[in-house]
Amino acid sequence: MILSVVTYPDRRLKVVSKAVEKFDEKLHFLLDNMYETMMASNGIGLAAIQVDRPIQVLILNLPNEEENQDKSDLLEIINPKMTESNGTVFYQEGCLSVPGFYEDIERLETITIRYQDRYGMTHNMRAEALLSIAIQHEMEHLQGKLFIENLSYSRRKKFEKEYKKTMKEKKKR
Ligand code: QAP
Ligand code: CO
Repeated sequence: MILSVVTYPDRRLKVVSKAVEKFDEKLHFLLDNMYETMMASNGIGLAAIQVDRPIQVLILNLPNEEENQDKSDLLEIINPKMTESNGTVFYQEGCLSVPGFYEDIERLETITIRYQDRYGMTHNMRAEALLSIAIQHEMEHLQGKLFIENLSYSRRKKFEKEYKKTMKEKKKR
C-alpha cells in the first residue's frame, strides 16, 4: 500500500517522534508500506513521520556499486541512538518532503549507531560515506527537523523564495 508523503511546510513534520515499544504486526505492516512508498517516489530513505506516523522508524535503501537499489540492502532502523562520530563532510541532499530541492549540507563523516530491527533485536553499526549522511538526514526527521533547517540564514531565505515560487507555479497547472 502506497502512503501519501507529507511535504514542507506541513507542521506535522515538526513533531518529535516517540520511541517504538511494540515490535508487532502493525509495525511490520508500516515498514512494508514505507518501503513501497519510498520506491514508488524514487527515494533512498524515508522516516515514518514523512507518512504521518511520528514514531522512531526509518528505512534506507541505498544504490550499490552497480547503481541498483537492491531490496536485500534495505535497512530498517528503529529507535536509533548515535554513540560515536568523527569528522565532517559536505553532501548535496534532497528530501521526499521537500521535492525538487537540493542543497549542500554539512554532516558528520563517520558515525556509529545503536538501533533495533523490526523484531526488537539490538544492533550496532558503523557507517561512512553516503550511508552515514543518509542516517543523519533521517535521524533529524525523528527530531522534527528538516535538512533545510541546517542552511545559513541567507541560503534559507533564498530557498523559501524559490520554493514558494515553485509551489505557485505547480498550483497554476
Ligand atoms: C535522504 O532522500 C537523503 O526532491 C533521502 O523530487 C538525501 O530519498 C539521504 C527525492 C541525500 C542521503 C543523501 C527527492 C526524490 C528523494 C526529490 C531522498 C525528488 C524526488 C530524496
Ligand atoms: Co528527508
